[in-house]
Amino acid sequence: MLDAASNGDVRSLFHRYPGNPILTSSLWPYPVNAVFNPGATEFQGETLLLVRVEDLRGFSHLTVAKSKDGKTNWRISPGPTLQPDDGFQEEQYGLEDPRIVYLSEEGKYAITYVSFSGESPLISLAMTEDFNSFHRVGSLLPPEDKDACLFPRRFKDRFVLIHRPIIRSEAHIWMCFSPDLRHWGDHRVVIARRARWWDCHKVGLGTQPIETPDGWLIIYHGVRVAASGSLYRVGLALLDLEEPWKVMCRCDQWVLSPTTAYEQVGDVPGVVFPTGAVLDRNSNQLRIYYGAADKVVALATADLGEIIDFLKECRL
Ligand code: BMA
Repeated sequence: MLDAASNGDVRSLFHRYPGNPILTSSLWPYPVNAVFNPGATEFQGETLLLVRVEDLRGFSHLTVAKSKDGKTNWRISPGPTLQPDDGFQEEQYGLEDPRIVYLSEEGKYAITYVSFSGESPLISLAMTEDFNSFHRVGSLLPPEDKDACLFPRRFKDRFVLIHRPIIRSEAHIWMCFSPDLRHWGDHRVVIARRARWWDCHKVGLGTQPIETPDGWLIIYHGVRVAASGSLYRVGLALLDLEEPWKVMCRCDQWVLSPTTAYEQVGDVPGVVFPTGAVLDRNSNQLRIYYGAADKVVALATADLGEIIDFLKECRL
């Protein structure tokens, strides 16, 4: 069993990168308020982040940043990469919190993001081969919905979407299924919030699901509303490899919580919000990219083997 560290997180599972925060608004080539909650993937042998950028009106768009080692020397696109499209009214007030998977069947990257309509947020899907031109599939499900990601392949002939609708004020992680990426059904709750726990008010998918020989690793955020505001922490679960709607393990404890200055001070204090991960298959090191305090992008690393060992000790 792992011990609790002095900073309140599970010791030695996640290591904050000493150069954190890795991306800030002051590095941006154009004036912006905040850069956070990036989708992450490998692209042409580099790490590519699709960063949520909040402009000086308070609306978000997405901008690419690339790095050879995924830690340093980020090259930021000189202007926005994906902006709200007038032809899609649900995008009127911005695009937020992308997750990226490579759909090998399509030979394309699938980007699920939150579209902010005049009403409330919903999830949209866009496809790309090169992160230059994008084909919008459009909105997938009615609002209110956030924190969505596809699995990178079909299961029993159907695509699977993880998402987080809010229904009757309840915010659980759901799954649904589609033969064509357009029509979704068979809706079910997969990971529920836990009354009175650290993840009692909301749970939502964090990074894209990560395939391991032992199952799909799910890194999720859990929210508890405290007297001072909402505390966003990070938890883990493991889903069955062939039937990912079956949860095999879920940790009791959170594994990352807002403790550093850049996680405590920002536009929204007390937030660690992972949205992208890249696995270095040679070293088995997982790099988790997360938004800190809704202001900057930070990086934490972890050994995937240690994560899986830890998860297997957790009861459901
Ligand atoms: C969630 C999302 C995230 C944000 C987080 C903390 O509901 O809107 O974009 O980082 O709240 O404010």
